[in-house]
Amino acid sequence: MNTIDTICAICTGIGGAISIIRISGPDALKVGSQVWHGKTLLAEKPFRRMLYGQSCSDPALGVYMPSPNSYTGDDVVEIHCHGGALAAKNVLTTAIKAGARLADPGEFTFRAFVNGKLDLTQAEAVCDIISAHSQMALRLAERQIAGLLSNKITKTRSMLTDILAECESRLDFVEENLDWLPPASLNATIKDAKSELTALAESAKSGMILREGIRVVLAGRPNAGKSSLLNLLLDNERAIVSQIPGTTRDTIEESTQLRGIPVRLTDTAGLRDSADHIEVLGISRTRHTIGTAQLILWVLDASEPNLDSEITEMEKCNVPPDRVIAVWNKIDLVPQRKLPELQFDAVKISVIEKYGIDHLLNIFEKKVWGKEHTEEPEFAVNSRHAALIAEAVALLPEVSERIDTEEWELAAVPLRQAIASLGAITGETVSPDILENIFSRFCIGK
Ligand SMILES: Nc1nc2c(ncn2[C@@H]2O[C@H](COP(=O)(O)OP(=O)(O)O)[C@@H](O)[C@H]2O)c(=O)[nH]1
Ligand SMILES: [Mg+2]
Repeated sequence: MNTIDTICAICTGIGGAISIIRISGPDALKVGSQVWHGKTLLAEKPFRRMLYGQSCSDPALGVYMPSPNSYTGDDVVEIHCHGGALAAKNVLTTAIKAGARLADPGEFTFRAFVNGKLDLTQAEAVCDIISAHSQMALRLAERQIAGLLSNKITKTRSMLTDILAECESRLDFVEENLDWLPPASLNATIKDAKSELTALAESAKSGMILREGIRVVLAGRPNAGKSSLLNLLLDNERAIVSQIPGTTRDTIEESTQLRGIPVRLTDTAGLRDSADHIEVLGISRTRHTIGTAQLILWVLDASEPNLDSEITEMEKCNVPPDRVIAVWNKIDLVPQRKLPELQFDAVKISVIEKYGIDHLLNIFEKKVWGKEHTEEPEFAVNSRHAALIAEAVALLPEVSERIDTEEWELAAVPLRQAIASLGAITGETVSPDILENIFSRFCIGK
């Protein structure tokens, strides 16, 4: 990726009513003016106006956004034409004939980064917005785009830069007794920086949950009400529910959000000994799915005369208790029944009467976040940030020791490295191959 070519791409998905073709770079106006024609020229002031005209013989809107006030910071022309793969492709082909090159994935956002419109955490948040699967994940990405995470990193980084300046000043002006801060006060700042960084690193778990989502599996004996619970949680009659045991034979996967947490929910074939070939295949799939789940909602039929059979099947699976919620279903049929104690978190529900679902979700939320009352995380680092923060934190004890013994040169070396690691988070100090790697995960047109 360079920043001198004029690049173009279709920025909208296939199948929409309108397609947007974006052209960005030094020749955007020239290329755009060959692709789009109207009574008013794109180059006519005032800019940033939607103009009505034509592109490839079809009606189209055109807009010119001169640098630096565009998404990329380059000169940008956007053409809004009829949706459908062909109309947009014709406009794109014309733009390429006029001298633009097809943009690589993420190249528009890369330009925005290079032109100082976004730092690296903000650019990554653009990707997070596109892939957000829950409102909470979306809000997190929006706060990151607004610069909340960058501000925190930059603040801590500048605490360390101030200390580096102190170290260097003692090296540069050895003879002069300037008004230097005592080592203890420098180390107090290092300690503060370290606790800020530790708090940031601890948000990685929330980041993982909100960015990747949680794989939740509904498991249990046939007829316990797994598919009914799936449908209730999805608010959609997705799976077939019937009183005939063994109705669900294949796994069914759907995405949803529960309490703002993105969830990949899988309904499975009920576990039992079966002679039916297809059901046996389904059951083997169920066991595999249970093995890969982060959380299992184990549905038990509370109205079943022989509760032991319900429980034995669960125990046979040998899943770690912290990954299981035992869900006693059909409690409407046996409201007074005393149910056995289990080694798992347990909840009584009735899917039919929609009873106990809130309680189930409370336990779910607690298990996911690992604490009772969950506030929405204000910020959450991703694994790249977490690794760089860990690098920086690991260097700080040595910095402190050297400051204590007033070995300023030896303190400065790890301090510079720690500052560079934090700089790589926001993109101030980052190698081109890492940038390439980050932006290549974007889609074309972003
Ligand atoms: N009374 C009662 N019946 C339920 C409840 N949940 C599910 N059922 C019924 O139990 C039967 C089996 O449900 P289904 O969801 O197909 O179970 P699965 O085999 O575990 O997927 C169906 O006839 C459901 O209507 C409940 O909470 N109360
Ligand atoms: Mg089922």
